[in-house]
Amino acid sequence: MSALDACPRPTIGSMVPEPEDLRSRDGVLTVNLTVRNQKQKDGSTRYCYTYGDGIESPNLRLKPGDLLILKLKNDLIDLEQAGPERAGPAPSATRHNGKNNTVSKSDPCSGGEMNATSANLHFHGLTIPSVCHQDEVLKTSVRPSDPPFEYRFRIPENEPPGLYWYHPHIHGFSKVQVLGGASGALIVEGIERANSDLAGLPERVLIIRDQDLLNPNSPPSKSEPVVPKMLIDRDGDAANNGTGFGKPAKDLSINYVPVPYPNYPPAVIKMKPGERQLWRVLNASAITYLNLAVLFNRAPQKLKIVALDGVPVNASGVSKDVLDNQTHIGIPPGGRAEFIVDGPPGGVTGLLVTRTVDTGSGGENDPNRALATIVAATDSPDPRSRLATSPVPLPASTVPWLGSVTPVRTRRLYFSEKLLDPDDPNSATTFFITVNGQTPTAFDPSSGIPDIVVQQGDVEDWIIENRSTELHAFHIHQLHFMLLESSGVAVNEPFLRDTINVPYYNGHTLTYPSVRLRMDFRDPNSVGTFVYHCHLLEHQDNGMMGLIRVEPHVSQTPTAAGPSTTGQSQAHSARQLASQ
Ligand SMILES: [Cu+2]
Repeated sequence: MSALDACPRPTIGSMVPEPEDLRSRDGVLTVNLTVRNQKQKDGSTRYCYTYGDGIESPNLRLKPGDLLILKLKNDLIDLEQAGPERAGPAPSATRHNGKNNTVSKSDPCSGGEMNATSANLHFHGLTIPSVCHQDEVLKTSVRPSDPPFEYRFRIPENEPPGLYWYHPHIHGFSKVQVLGGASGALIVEGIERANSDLAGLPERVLIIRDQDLLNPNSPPSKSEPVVPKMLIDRDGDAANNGTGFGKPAKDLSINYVPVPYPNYPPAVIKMKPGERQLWRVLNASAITYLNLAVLFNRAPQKLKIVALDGVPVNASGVSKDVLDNQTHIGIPPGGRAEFIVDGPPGGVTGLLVTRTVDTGSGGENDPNRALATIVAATDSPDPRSRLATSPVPLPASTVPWLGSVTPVRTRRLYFSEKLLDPDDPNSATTFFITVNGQTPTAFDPSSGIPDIVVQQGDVEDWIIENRSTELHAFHIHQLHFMLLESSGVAVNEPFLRDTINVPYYNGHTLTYPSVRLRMDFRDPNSVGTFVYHCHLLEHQDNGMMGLIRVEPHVSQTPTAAGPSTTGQSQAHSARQLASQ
């Protein structure tokens, strides 16, 4: 592989390629992925996962109960050391060649250093254990000199069918790796079993990523209204100017086809006229919010959402039509939306766009922009994948619906930011997520002390405030939650999420904006220590992350073993205290 094609990308304006599907067979999917990076001549950097003969970021498709065996080889190079022409493994890796294998003494599970050439994987949305070789991200760090590192776990039998994803979670370096393109889809098969409307539909996976601007110095397109002078936000990106136009903080790509500022030449999606498809959209952006719409002749079309964040929206047992007729779909960084699209009729060209998102005065500029034209053509190729035509309906859940469970306690947390120099809005910012009563502290990966301890089996309500002037996206590993209230006002959302926007503070209201979430710690797979954080990765990398420990459920049955009984009574009294 030459220096120029470690992570090749489609050209601007090309057909949106479908990621390659890797499907489990006889209950097992074995995958060998290599993570690579490369500096481009324009100074930007690309990251990618490659499979086999250079297939990039494949879809991993498994059924509930299937075993995933994923071997991750780290071929990252230190881009600070390497020029644009340099390729191949880092010097440390070459020491591993031949008989000299003395460099691999440390165990990738043991919490070694995390730096720009470290690799690991987070399986976003899956309720699998936070242990090494499964979904542990705080200590797991694979170095370029390490042999392929094995991830091995089963998709839980009760994992809802839908769109999940894999990406690196190296503290301090998540943004640079994800922004460079290190991400891919993981699909738990069988969504048509949750919603009979999906039977037999062709399906399409669309991964929207952000990347550094290809044309950072260009003025906005002449077709756009004039916007206020460009400002810079606290992260050094183009700041929200409140108009919906102007320079974005980042460019977007759709399945790696770039759609760059300032003219946003759209990629191309071909469909048969009027064809109905399931679109499974992942916002794999590092910092960019999406607000998707499909336009025919400029008119927004009705989209039917069937799943959010991997979970069918009718999982509560409420009607599967709960999110019909959406004309736009907001997806925070990390979020997913799966929805039914009817293709344009013959002679009509549709447009997939993202509309502006108001990220607050401290946030980035996420303006209106096109992503892809939708061309109706009878000779359009069929999407590679089609859902089963006669699905067996999913069995009903064996646990009560989260929305009907009484929480054992309520916790309060808040997002905040602090400037290094309070008088200089462009000085370095530290980002915090803090439990009320504790001191705001940037996440320290070496601490190991949980900010929150809960007991498996419990359901809690968390009220999360935003005391900063920009939007944040709360995400927690290992579980899903339900949005109950937004700034104290009840919302009717009988479905689950794993990533949620927390509205920004505008400086005027008497209270800070907040969300109230019902957090589900009932699944035994959530036992362990893991993280919650803002999914804007520059916020996460700069401290906006907290640690939670879910302790094993203590049996209600009295036993002769003293410590167990003591633990039980302590847990009970803690709950009683917290609920008073
Ligand atoms: Cu944030």
